[in-house]
Amino acid sequence: MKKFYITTAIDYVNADPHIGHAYEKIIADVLARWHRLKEEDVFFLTGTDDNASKNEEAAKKANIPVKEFVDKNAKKFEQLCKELNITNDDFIRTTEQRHVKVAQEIFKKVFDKGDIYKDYYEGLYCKGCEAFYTEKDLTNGKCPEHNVEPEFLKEESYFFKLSKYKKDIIKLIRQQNLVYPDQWRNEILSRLEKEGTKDLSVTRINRSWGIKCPIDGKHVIYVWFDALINYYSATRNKGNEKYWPADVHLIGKGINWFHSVIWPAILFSSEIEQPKKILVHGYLTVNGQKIGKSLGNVIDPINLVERYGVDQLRYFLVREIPFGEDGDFSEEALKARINNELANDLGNLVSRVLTLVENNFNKLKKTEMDDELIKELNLDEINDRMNNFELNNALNEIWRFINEVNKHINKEKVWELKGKELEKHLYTLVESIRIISILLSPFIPSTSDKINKQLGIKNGNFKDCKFGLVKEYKIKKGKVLFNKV
Ligand code: ME8
Repeated sequence: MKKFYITTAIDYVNADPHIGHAYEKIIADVLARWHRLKEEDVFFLTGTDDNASKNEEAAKKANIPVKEFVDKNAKKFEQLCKELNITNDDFIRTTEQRHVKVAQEIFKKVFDKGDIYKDYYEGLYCKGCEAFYTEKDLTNGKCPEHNVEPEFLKEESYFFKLSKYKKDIIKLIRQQNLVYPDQWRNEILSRLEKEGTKDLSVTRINRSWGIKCPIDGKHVIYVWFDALINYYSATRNKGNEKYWPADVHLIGKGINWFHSVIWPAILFSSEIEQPKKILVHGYLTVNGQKIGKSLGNVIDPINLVERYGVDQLRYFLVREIPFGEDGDFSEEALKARINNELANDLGNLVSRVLTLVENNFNKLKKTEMDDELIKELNLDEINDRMNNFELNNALNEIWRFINEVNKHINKEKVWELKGKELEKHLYTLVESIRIISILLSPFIPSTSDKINKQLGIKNGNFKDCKFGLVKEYKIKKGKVLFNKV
């Protein structure tokens, strides 16, 4: 059985989850569900980045002990997964012992290899990014990610010889096509060429929060060195070793460098196999603006689920935003897609066809089929788009088929047909709906469940996307799938 190991970034728990976190988890879930549909052995990991100093700072501000604060907030991210119908197989937190142990082991291994040395660091540090910057990285003296001035830090630190692995990293990115889509691969390659790789500060001195550095008790491990290892430590449990290397690390564009340069370097140094793909998505904006607490435009995904429904939100985010690009979130656009595509195109199709079946047949038996409609389904195209991570284009192709089915009903005036002709058309239409339901199940899983219940069948796999599989349908029409908003 082919395995498929997919991860999301692990989220900082300094604040509540926002729509960007929801977007990333939904994309990963669609891919995980798609690979399960292909009957692969899927392992899907998400979790939280507990050890960041920004979490500690937020806890202090809230006047809550740090551990208590991160525990409370990590629960919100777990809850978000439940609300979004995310099928993660594991949820890792970097404060868990299973992770701490592996992070310390890898640090020690890299040190023993001679790739970590002690020195002194002084420079500009952005707490938001948990990273040092040089003047030229800044925009008008401010961090481009957080739009705040970094603070000056000077302290003893251990350094990782990132520069030693530059050639290997470039080779990996080039030969294995590690980073996808291409614009994000090119971003990394040109940055590597222009700026090169400076050695990376990998510990902080005199901090109480964080993983203890195994070679020097005065230091804690720098949060990125610690956090990246989560992907590997989650596979060190008994039975999960087989999942490494990861097939896909799904991340947002702002943390590409850490995943496409620093992570491979840590793995090269510790002689662990490299992941297959760093899959980079764009950012969600609101009215073209970056989402941020300071901007006051943070959108609570759970509130959206409560108001519009989980499949509605999942569908909108995947369909609206071409994968890899930024996309704007607006409730107007969400409502339009719910009304036009979900309620009209899909909901009405199911309701219309099942009404006709119920009004005319107790049981709908397999008959001769309508080839003209069958040939409109382009499974290869959908499969190719999914394999190429073009989730929105896969949905476009599924929707092209849905629209063809709708057109076909009108063209053939199915409601006026009688006897054998009617049976033939209805059987083909119900088979179309069954296949549509399979193909949509990674995107809108609860809707698929509802459709299958009305059709009186079990959920299918990708291999069941063939016309003529069901010998007899006993249809029981249910409530409408989507209410208009
Ligand atoms: O970066 N739209 O955590 P995080 C879409 N802990 N995605 C967004 C986004 C937006 N507006 N804002 C952020 C971290 N993201 C680290 C990761 S991994 C070893 C450590 C994405 O909570 C972001 O790019 O700031 C990242 O992939 C994820 O959300 C978590 O962001």
